[in-house]
Amino acid sequence: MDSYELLTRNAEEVVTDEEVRDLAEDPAGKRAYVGYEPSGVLHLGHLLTANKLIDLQDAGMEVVILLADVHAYLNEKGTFEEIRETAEQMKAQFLAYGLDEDNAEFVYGSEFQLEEEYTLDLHHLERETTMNRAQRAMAEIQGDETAKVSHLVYPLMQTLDIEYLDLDLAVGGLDQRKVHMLAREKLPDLEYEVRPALHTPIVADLTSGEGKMSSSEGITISMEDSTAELEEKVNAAFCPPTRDPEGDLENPVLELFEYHVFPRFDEIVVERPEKYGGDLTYEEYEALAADLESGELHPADAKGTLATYLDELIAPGREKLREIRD
Ligand code: NAL
Repeated sequence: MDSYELLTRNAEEVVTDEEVRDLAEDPAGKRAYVGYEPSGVLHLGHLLTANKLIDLQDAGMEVVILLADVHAYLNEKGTFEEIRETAEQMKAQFLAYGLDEDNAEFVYGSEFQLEEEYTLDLHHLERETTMNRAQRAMAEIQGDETAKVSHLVYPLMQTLDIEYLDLDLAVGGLDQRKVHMLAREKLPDLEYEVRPALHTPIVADLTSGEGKMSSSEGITISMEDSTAELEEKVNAAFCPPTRDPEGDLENPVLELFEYHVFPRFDEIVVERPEKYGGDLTYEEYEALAADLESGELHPADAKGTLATYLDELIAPGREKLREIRD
C-alpha cells in the first residue's frame, strides 16, 4: 500500500485532498495528532481513530496523542484529579492496543494550555469568534445540556492546540469536523498556518443500525467487556444480509469488520463445519461483504467471527485494565 492509501484508507473525509496528497509525498517524521478527553476505559470509538494512528505510524509519521485533561474538565467530566487518573489508564490501554511506543508522544493538555502565551492567544481567538460560531463547532461534541461558557471556550482551545503542538495533520472522528473547520478559518487571523484534517467514520448503533454508536447511550464495546459480554453484544447486533440496508440504516456488523478488523489482520478466517461448506478465508473486506450479500456467508457466522477477532483486539487492553485495578 502506498503512503497516500495508508493515510486515507477508511477515512470518511480529508480536508483537503490536495494537502493530504502533499503530506503523503514525504510523510517521514511528520506529526499527526488525535486528542481524547480522558476516560478510564477505551471503547470502539477510541479504537477507530487509534487504527488510523497505526496506519500513520506505518507510513512513517509520528503521532501525538493529546490527553485533553483541561477539555474534559471544561466538558464537565469530573474533578481535575479524577480526569488525570483516568488519563494514565487511557495511555496504558492505547499502548496495549498496539500503538508503537517509539513513535508516539503522549501530551497532557495542561502541560501547555495554562501558559501565559497560550492564554493570551486564546483571548485573541475569543475576540475573533462569535458565540454562535463556537457553539455550532461544539454541537456534536457536547451533550444535550444547555451550553455553558466552558463549551464555547472548548473548541477555541482545540483550535489553538493544533498550532501549539506543531502538527502537520489533525485526525479525529467526523464529530470533530466543525472544530477543525473553525481552526482552518481562524488560525490565519492569528497568523498561524492552516493544517489538513482527516476524519474517520462514525459507526452506526450496534443494535439498530440507525444513528451513531455511542458510549453514553445504547451499546458500545469496550476494553472492559469480557469475552462472553462481547459475544452477547455482537450476537444481538443488527445484521441484514446487505451492506446497504434501506433508508438511513447501516449494517454495523459489516462496519466493524471494515473499520476495526480488516485493518488489523492480514486474513480473516470464518470457521464452519464441513457440512456447512467448511472454512472461509478473506483477505479483503469487499470479499466478505459480497459473500454476506450473496448468502454464501450467513449473518450468524459473520457475527461469531467478528466477536472472535474483536476479542483478540481488546484482550491486551482488558488485561492491562485488570492489572491497573488490582
Ligand atoms: C481533541 C479533544 C480535545 C482537545 C483537543 C485538542 C487538540 C486536538 C484534539 C483534541 C477531544 C475531542 C473529543 N474534542 O470530542 O473527544
